[in-house]
Amino acid sequence: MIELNKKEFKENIIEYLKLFYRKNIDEATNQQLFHAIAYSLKNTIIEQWMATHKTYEEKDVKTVYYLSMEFLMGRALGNNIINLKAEKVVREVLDELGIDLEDIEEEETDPALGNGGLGRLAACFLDSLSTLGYPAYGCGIRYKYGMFKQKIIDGYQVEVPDYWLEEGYPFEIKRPEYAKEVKFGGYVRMIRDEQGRDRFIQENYQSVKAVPYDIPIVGYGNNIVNTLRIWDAEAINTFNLESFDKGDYQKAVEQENLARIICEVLYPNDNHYAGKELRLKQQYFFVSASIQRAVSKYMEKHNNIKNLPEKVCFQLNDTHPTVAAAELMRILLDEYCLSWEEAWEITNKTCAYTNHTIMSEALEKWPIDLFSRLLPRIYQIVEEINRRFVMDIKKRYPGNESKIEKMAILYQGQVRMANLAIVASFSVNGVARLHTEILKNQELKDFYEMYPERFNNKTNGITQRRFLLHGNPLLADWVTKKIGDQWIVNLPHIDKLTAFSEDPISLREFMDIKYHNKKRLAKYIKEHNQIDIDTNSIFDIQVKRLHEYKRQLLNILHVMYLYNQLKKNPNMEFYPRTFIFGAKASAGYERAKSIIKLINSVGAVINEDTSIGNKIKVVFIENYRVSNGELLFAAADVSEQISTASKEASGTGNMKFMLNGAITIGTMDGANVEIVEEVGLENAFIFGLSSDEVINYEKNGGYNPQDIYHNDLGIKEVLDQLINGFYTPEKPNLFKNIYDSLLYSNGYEKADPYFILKDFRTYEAAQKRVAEAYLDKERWAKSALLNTAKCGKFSSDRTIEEYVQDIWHLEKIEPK
Ligand code: 26Y
Repeated sequence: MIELNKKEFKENIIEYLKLFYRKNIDEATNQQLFHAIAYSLKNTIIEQWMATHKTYEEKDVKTVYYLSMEFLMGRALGNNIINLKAEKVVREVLDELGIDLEDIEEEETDPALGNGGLGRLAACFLDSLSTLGYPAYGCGIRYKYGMFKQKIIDGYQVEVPDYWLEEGYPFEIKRPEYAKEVKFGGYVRMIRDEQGRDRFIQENYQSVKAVPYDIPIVGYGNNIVNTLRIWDAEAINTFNLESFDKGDYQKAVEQENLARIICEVLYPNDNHYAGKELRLKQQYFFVSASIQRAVSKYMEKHNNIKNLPEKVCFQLNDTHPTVAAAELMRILLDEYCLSWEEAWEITNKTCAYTNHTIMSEALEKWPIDLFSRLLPRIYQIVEEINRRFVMDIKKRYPGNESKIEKMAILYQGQVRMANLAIVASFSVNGVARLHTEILKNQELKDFYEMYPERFNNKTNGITQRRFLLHGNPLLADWVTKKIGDQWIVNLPHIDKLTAFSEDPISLREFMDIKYHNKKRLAKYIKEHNQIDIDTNSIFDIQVKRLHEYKRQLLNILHVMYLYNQLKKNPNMEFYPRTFIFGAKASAGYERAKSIIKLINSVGAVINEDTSIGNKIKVVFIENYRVSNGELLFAAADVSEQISTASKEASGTGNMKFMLNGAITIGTMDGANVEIVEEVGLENAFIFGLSSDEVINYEKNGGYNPQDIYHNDLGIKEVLDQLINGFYTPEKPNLFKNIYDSLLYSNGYEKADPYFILKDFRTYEAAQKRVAEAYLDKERWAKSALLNTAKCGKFSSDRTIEEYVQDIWHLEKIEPK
């Protein structure tokens, strides 16, 4: 075991402060201290990192490459300290130096190279892979600007660039020795090589140099450190000052520009495809570099490329890296001169695809002209994959044109990336049981019929190390005191807490901890929102990306409804409630931005209205991200998971809340179904249409929300407040777009496409049950504790073990 040495650690901090900043401890800023501490920690990490890779080489291990456009890592310092099991030593040293660890952690900007669920899942997976001892690389892009920072100004979202590298990132290492060239554009020419073989080469292309930066992923207490490799683009130096040839000069300038823009910024779209050319460049850029490097690395140790699938697996995180399949084909065909059949067999045994959404607007479909212009050789290969696949379809379903229409990769001038991913992969998985069933029986029915053996489910999970051990230290210590610390690496052990669910003292302790966490959050809210909230009120929290299908609108309409009730009957039975929201809207998503403004406008009115005796507060947390997420999960009483059934593939926030003892109010959607299965219907508040009902309505052209509007006065009153200036007297029309979307169809959309009015009354009834349940403190405490106790299944450790068993087949490396 390579451990953090206390004496060295302390000396290093002092040394680095001098070396980097010419400062002594007492002169250094917290930011400088953060860097010095991070670098000192890196010393130990590096030792473990090198040892891990030596072991991997000696054992000639099989490796998974998790290809993802997004890794939403969150802060590394605290997490690394925890996973190195160095907390005690670090705290002792910092105490001696008069430094507060929490203050230093606050200095780190969240690396936010992801949008939401899909990117955070990738980060949890990396944590689990290292902790379980499986050889893995995360492969992604070193965006200069990550997910934008959200400011709320006058109730509106304003996006501020997130230049996360401004102060430098202490944990990364540049690895120029592994740089690769990536080519775009030009044309393809066939040549005959010396051996008389026909070969395809790309000419007159533009290229960039992909340069990797490695970030260590520390396993929990096991000495294993894997790598997150993110690629940056640099210009290939072709400037020839002697040459005044115009063509050369122009090309050199263009290549420089390409290198400058390609990794500039993360696209802040979540679940909405926009078809931007630069995004396709980003995709091919990091995929080509990652695959080239994986193949070179394999060939450094092996001589037969045909055995690649024995040592390498590429997991495609949604369709975003799907060009990987064609890029691997290109390398095998054009560089290793394999036959099509040989190359295809290898590719098909090496690629596996995870689907994260069934929302049709999220499907990537590139226009063929754009795709073929940017990636001419890749396009040729996709054409040939498609030609052969269409032949297979015809053989299997003679004369059945509709099968081709639904399944072909190239169709009506588009490259359908999901179809390519399925055809090229040996495994296709959904991310929760319900989601996978919907894929098999609806969205991807035809593919399932053709390749049933490829389809499998991998219900998502989260890492308990970040979301309990780090995010909720009080509860983590308490759990360890009660049942030991096995849960940290084996979450199902947490079920042992069930034994305390009838014990009044334990229940009191559990709720005391919740109360402390609520105070911690109240302090944060006071500082950031200048709002005083009642720490005895029910903390009801919905934090996630803003999307209509996630139905933040249902939540805020219900708040408006409650407020109307309270205004009419100020003395009605009402337990105080704090409704907390946090959500970023994609910059171009107008309706989502209106909903943010609505939440803030409603909050502004209600929070100031003393006539309701502070019984309702509405708080919008600015810039929701991983770091403040940790505070929110720990403090929640109620977890809002209210998506339109069938739309949320899994959800992972639901699991983070559950782990921290919040009770779910939710629909039977995504992983909520499995959460309820574990914790029991009596320990959750379930409401709303089922996914079958939603799908049925959709097949039959939707439903008529006008009936509800005209027959339900409570709902009508709330909706009318969207257009009568009740919350924004100076701009009474501000929310007309929302009002219209709920009541009228337009050219693109049906009226109320997410069934908000349809589910309103069952939601309202479920919220009533919440309020009633909270009055019975002991019953509530028991339910909350059982949520924590029954979340063993939702560790990403379990998810990763399933991927390893069914898809990746990796060997576990035991700690030394
Ligand atoms: C095409 C492009 C614009 C795009 C970019 C990001 C499309 C989708 C996404 C992100 C999708 C995403 O985050 N999906 C979420 O994945 C989680 C992890 O599997 C699920 O828990 C969650 O239900 C799903 O919405």
